[in-house]
Amino acid sequence: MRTQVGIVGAGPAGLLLSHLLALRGIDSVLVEMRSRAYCEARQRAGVLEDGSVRLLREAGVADRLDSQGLEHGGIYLQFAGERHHIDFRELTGGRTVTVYAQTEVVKDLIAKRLASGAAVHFDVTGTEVDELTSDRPVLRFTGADGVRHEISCDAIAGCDGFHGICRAAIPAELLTIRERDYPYAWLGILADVPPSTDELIYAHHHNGFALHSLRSLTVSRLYLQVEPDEQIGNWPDDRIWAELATRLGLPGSGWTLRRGPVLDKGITPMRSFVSAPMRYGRLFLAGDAAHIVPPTGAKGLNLAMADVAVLAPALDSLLHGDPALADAYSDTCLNRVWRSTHFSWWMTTMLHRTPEADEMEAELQLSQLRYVVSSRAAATSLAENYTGYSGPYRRTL
Ligand code: RFL
Ligand code: PHB
Repeated sequence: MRTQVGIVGAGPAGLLLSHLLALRGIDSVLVEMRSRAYCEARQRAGVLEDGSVRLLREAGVADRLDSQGLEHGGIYLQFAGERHHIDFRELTGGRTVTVYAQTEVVKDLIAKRLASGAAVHFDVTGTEVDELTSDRPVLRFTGADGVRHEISCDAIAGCDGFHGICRAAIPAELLTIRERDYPYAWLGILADVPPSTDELIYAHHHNGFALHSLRSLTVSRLYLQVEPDEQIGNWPDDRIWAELATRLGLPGSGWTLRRGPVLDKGITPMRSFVSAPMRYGRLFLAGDAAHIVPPTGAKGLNLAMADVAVLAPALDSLLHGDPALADAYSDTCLNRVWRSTHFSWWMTTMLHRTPEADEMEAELQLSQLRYVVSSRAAATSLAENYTGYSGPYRRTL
């Protein structure tokens, strides 16, 4: 079998890449180890940068996003018993973010790919990538029907997330890895209750960080900082709601947190990780396969989409004999990746309670928070990064 681009992973990166390539007349085969239903239900991100929304619109996959996405012009930062609004529109000359769940982005992309007859194989096993430094890299997998396939490609895109096989196929001595584990995790819930806020609340509290996000006007998404090795069994729903109410509460203000049935709950570790370069021969890594950030800055999904927006034209040129964009791919992406890695680290360390931190560190965090909400320059920096700072590089389809 033959295709132009073999793609491993049907997360946002792999699906969007497959679609962007199709718009350029390039065919791809996409393989995914999970079922379609699993990919469409996996609870993850919820916030799209301005540029990500524009990209989906230009790519013709934004009908539901435009009708159901909720545009947000700012966030609240809460600490020391006060809630402060950071107004993105005003600070950045009109830029916003859009609340639209990753599950919905994935559903929209899968529907679009399947409607155009694309080769998307779910439930595969035994994925392998080989001959990566040749002009004909090979993708092998066993389909859901048990038949083993070998596909000869012009290039392979490793969009298989942090635990995938593609990064591991690059000789370890060629990779520079930078990583940091944080001494806490997030316990996240999805709740069948209208949000108690008009915009996201990021709360720094003595008991730990809390975040009030949402999925729609009827479904809320909330997170609590917990111990890194915390067991979900220690957190019955009542305990979660009580702790959320404490950390998000504003005594004396009359604000209350609405409670409702918990639809989903889970614990996520917090890590920063960057692996460079994002290319080995004819294998190109994109999204979480190459880098992950702690979720505090809402950047992971947006970085995955930004990578493939750079990769699609680079592969197009490469396949037509011009390697310049493919050669620049890794550096182009890493510039943005490091900006988001720094921003996510900064938001994370400013807002979480560091276990065993001394009073000095606690005062430094509070000083930073007071600075962000009182200085226009500091607030603008947060707003510019949160809504998406793309640096000197222009995105094209
Ligand atoms: P994904 O989504 O992990 O997809 C990779 C796919 O590859 C498949 N796969 C394989 N397929 C075939 N063969 C193999 N050997 C394979 N190995 C793996 C996997 O099954 C999977 O389907 O990576 P991608 O596409 O790079 O997308 C990245 C995003 O999913 C991720 O960065 C975000 O979800 C991060 N994130 C957030 N990002 C944001 O931009 N805004 C947010 O608000 C935000 N909130 C979050 C988040 C991530 C979270 N968790 C659970 C990590 C909140 C949370 C709680
Ligand atoms: C989410 O809605 O899942 C979400 C929002 C903002 C973040 C992280 C996660 O910073």
